[in-house]
Amino acid sequence: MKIAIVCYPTFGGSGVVATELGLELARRGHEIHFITYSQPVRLALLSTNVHYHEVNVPEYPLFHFQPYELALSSKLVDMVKLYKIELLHVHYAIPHAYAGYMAKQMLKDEGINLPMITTLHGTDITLVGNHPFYKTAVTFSINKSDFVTSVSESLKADTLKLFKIKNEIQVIPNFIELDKHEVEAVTSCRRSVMADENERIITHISNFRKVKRIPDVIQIFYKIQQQIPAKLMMVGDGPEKEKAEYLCQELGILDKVIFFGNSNEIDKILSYTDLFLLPSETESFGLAALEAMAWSVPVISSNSGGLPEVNFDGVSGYLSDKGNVDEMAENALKILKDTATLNKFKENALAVAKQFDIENILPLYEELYHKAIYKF
Ligand code: GMT
Repeated sequence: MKIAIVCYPTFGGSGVVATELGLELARRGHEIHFITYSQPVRLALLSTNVHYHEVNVPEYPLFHFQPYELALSSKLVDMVKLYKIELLHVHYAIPHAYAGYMAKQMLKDEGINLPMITTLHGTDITLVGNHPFYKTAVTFSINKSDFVTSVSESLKADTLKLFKIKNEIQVIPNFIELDKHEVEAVTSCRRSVMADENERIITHISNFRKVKRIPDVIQIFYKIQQQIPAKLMMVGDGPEKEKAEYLCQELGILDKVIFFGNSNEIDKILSYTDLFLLPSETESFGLAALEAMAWSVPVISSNSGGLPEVNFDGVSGYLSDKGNVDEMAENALKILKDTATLNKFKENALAVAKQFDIENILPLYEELYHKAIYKF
């Protein structure tokens, strides 16, 4: 199949899912066209069956806001015609589903039918899309999609609660490529750079937005390191990062915390990690937690949104009410207290991650694409 994928090219989860999906589809022989404003971060090397088309938005002084949707829909129409693309899969409703709908209409005028699948990822529904300034257009573009998928049951429920949706929403959970973890194993990155032999390594990875409750991450770690030797790896960048650095300084733990910023070495860091923290306000799925679990890392998370669908309480880690940092720290210490317990949780985390193996999830997308293109 010839498929166009529209996504955000950044470190965010939706872009990661879209890119990994496209790369795997390409490996399986499909022709994939990524259409976005810069090369997706996980698309390091273009390979067989993978194309990348950049959407350019020329600066013009008249525009207070540059019209990205206009440029994206034009690019989509041009690329669909040039490469005879059969299907459009947009990740994150805003503004991709809206631009996709416009492209569909333009192509219809020329007698071309372009089926569109919209995958809802989370903040496009729970935080941004729900804003009264966007809601009408977001509802419209979801309803005009030929098929809609959501990355968790929880996000599906939120979408149906917050929007008047007329079409079916199919839940297709996010996935992980487990083979990669076996093949790459531990690489040249040295554990000694991060922590001493006797210290546990705790990691948090996110875009450092308010929704991630970064101060909770620091407070949980603060309590952990009072009981056992430990270091905290803070990976990612965003508006809450500076505040987090000051909080560490205030608590006197700055020397025990490494702020990496955005990193392409996530796998290496996770391969040495003992425990992952994700105390988010809300999380439609929590891809970062799954990525950790695929490296046999247990997870301490909140129980918000789709997190209970990924992190199983008492099995792959523990879940607590958001903001309950005392309980989260206690649970963390329960896992870390002795090597036998930690190893059991590590084993369980990997076993749960295996349920989300790309091998199990990708056929669900392929089946949907087939239905969208060939109508059966
Ligand atoms: O985590 C973020 O804020 C980024 C955001 C995105 O769209 O890139 O992540 C959302 O989509 C991910 C991939 O489906 C999910 O794993 C995240 O849980 C979801 N984030 C939220 O719901 C806050």
